[in-house]
Amino acid sequence: MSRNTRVYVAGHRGLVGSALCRALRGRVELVTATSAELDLRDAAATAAFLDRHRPEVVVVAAARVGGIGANAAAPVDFLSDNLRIQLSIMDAARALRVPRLLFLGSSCIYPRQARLPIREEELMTGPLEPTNSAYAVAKIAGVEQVRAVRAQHGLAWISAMPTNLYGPGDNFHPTRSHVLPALVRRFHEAVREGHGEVVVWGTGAPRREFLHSDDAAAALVTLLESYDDPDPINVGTGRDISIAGLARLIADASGFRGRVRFDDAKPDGTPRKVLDVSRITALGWRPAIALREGIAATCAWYRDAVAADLA
Ligand code: GFB
Repeated sequence: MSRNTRVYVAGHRGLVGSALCRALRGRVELVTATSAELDLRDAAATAAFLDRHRPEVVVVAAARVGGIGANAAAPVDFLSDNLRIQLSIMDAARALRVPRLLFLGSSCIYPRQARLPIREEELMTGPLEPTNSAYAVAKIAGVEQVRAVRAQHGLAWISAMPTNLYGPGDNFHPTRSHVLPALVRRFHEAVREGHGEVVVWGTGAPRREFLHSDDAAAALVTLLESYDDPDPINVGTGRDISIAGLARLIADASGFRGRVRFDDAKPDGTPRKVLDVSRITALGWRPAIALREGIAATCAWYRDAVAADLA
């Protein structure tokens, strides 16, 4: 990629898309459109947009995403919207023979009981986690579309499977967001309103891996520059932490001194999710932001956003 490579980042206002734009700004010619300007579920509008801009690289970072609560509440939205978005973009890009495309999946596409740490080969070796199977099936279809386009048209398209991401600009909704931003909000509200107790969903025992969005963006740049294979590639830290441990870190970072109560009436989801990252580390990429440091920065971002009435 060079300064005049035209790169379309679909989903440039999302967590990973915005981080990728920060990483690419000044290095390539960025093409973006807000959802008000272009509804990616509309195939004809998406095809017209791509035809007008003729990108040489497309990154599919646009998706309907959410945490375990959002996935359970609206599974058909997660299935239909994601299938539509990725089909519109990839069909349009295929018609124009866009030479390079990076599709973003998610670590939840792997089976619930995948062997740990999860290697890329575990894909489609067993049943999915029921709390996010609709989303996972849409993302698996995307991975298969990339493979099929490579096989049928010989284009150098690739898929990446990021682990649970977090960072500035995340969605901090109390019930629909992912666990990390949900807890950042809940602990800060407890401190602000003087509550002695914070409720954390589930048993606290599930284990998750968290990657800062700026680290994810650097990984995607590495992949765009040096990965060319039909198999998806994992993007993560290879290290996990229990939800109870995560809650402790966020409590510390937000200055909360009260009690944490686990509500086991809420779902735990996958018992443990941690990726094997040997393939991507062999390409020379490593995460640079430690979880404690990333949480402190996210908390600071959240406090500023609340002060500015943005979150
Ligand atoms: O981030 P999260 O919703 O995603 O985390 P998943 C869920 C885990 O955190 C469960 C616990 O064990 C929850 O019980 N948890 C505790 C909470 N408190 C909260 C809270 O306030 N909010 C949330 N959301 N969880 C998602 C998929 O699964 O992973 C998505 O549903 C996506 O589709 C994402 O793939 C990366 O890791 O369980």
